[in-house]
Amino acid sequence: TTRTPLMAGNWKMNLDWKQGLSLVEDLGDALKGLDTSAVEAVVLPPFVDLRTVQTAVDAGKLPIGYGSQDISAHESGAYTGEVSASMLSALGASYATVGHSERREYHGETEQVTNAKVKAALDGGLTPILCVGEPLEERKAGKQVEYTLAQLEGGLEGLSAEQVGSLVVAYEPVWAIGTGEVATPDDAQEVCGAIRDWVRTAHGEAAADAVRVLYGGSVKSSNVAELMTKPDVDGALVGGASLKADEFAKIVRYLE
Ligand code: G2H
Repeated sequence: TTRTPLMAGNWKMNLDWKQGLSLVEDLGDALKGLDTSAVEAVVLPPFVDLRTVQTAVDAGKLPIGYGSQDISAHESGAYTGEVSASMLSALGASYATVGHSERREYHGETEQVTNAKVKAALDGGLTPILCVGEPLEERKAGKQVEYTLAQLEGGLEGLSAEQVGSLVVAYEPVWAIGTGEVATPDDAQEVCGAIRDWVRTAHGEAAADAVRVLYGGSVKSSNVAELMTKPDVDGALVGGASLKADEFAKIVRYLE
């Protein structure tokens, strides 16, 4: 397969514009000379930091892509507080995270909203990073695959095979998020493999081969290489560890 590994740094609600600028500058230094044909790096900062990232990227100081942590399900107009996919595209963003468990849990995002946001991202020229993953109770009951695939099916409803092949799915078991408790490489492979199998059955071999499946949940420079040995883990969605330039750069440079 020819899937390029993807390392995405989700800053969550951290770093004001000055702190963001400082991280962007440090990241530029830490990622100097990165072989971008071997690995793709992306940051997902708060909206207020995106312009800073754009400026550094346009100046050739940061060899990465960028995107948002959420987007509006709507195209434009009277939706106070929302940011549209086309606004982000115009800023040079290429990705939008959709359906992160923190959106589902603290902001009431339903399966329908998540599906609408996936479509809004695609319509607006962004690649969705659709987040799925089971809570602890489901894991304890051995229902992690069933639960996660139901979220996947809901999130991707109504999409073409070509669209599904073009996007990114992040498997983030909720019990591993920000807890320091990373899934074992075998646990990650089990569900990431099941995600690809589902895509194969629903959308065919080409989509299954092309779709990138990330693992997320307490990824660090010390555990990323082992996770990446698994055939269906194509990269990582990194939270806490993406807030330190050296640590995130080590994750991105896991092959070196
Ligand atoms: C999971 C992950 C990034 P962390 O939410 O999306 O966060 O690496 O802090 O567990």
